[in-house]
Amino acid sequence: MDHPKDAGKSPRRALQIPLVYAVKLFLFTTRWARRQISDKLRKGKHKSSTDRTTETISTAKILLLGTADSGKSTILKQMRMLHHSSFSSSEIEAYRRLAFDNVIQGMRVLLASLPGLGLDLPDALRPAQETVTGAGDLCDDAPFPADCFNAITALLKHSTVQEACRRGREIALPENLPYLFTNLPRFFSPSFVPTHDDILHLRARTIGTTETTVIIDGIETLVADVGGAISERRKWINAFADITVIIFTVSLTGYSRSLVEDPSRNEMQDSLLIWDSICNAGWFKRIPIILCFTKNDLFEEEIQHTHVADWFPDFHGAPRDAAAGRDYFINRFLSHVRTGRHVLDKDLYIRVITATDTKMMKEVLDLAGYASPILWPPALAFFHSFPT
Ligand SMILES: Nc1nc2c(ncn2[C@@H]2O[C@H](COP(=O)(O)OP(=O)(O)O)[C@@H](O)[C@H]2O)c(=O)[nH]1
Ligand SMILES: [Mg+2]
Repeated sequence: MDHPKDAGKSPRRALQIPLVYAVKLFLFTTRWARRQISDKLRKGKHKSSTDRTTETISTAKILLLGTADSGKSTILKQMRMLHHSSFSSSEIEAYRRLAFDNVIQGMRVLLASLPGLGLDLPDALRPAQETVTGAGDLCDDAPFPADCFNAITALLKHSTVQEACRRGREIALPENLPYLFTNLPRFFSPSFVPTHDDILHLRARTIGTTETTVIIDGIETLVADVGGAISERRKWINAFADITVIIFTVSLTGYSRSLVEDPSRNEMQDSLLIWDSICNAGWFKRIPIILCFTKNDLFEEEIQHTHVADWFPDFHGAPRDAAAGRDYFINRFLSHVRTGRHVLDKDLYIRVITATDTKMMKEVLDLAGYASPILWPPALAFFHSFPT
């Protein structure tokens, strides 16, 4: 007989309570199991450090794939920050110099694009323009030159330069420029040391494949980050062996942007093309993929000014509707999957993120652990056991 307290409760509600306890118990036991695995691997690692040939360490390998500027290297930086693989002083110094390079290069692209936008710089600003175009690389430990600060500040005050900034999408202006320009006084201060947030916003072209080892919960995890430019893609195959999980990045703002290497090609269309070959490749049949839509912060801003249907005519959502835009692109990517890979089968995960947001990234990186058969075997069984 039903307990009076249960009267009126739906069977679904009655099922929910034991399910919650079952999930808690599962998480407790699997956390314990995970610790055991980590301990074993740690011991294995310790032994093998003296004799690498006699015992192989079980390692996980995360492969980051996607077009240029879609956030791959930013995700790798997040992994390092979240898993306490701190940056060395020489890396921090390299990022400091990169900050100067990003500011100068960004301003150069902007100035060079003025004629194409039908804009003209007043003669009074020519000396400032020359300072920017003539600036050399920063030497080790040298402060940012004050004349560059004065020149860039003067340029940014002018309406012509401000209009070019607003129309950045038309000229493939680096998307980190608003961040850099907002932080100029701090960058140019003699005591400037890049913060984690600065490092996440800096941009360097990845050439070839970089492989970085990050220790995730005691497990040695190799993260392969590839260059996304067209000329780099033929090298991707070198990174395809022994992968345990793929993170495929797609920049949501790519719908309105063209490729830097080929202005006739749309960034989102290019990404769809690569996605088609990766998600359907026999090679990756058994490898879980996390399809990660990045730059959600910039997308929400961009969609206020541009209509998705201007680039993708079969988009029927309202202008400025970010949720409809995201759904549309997720469905476009899903429509390319022909190999039976399916979100419900838990071999495909979809996430919309802001890659520069450390808190949000933690969730995605935990997911990489859950999806990877080596990083978290019991969790995979857990994901498979739920049909929805
Ligand atoms: N605001 C914002 N910037 C991002 C995001 N993801 C990447 N970026 C920036 O986009 C630029 C290119 O990112 P990067 O990781 O180097 O792209 P990669 O070529 O795929 O490795 C960098 O300046 C990043 O800071 C994001 O989600 N939001
Ligand atoms: Mg990169």
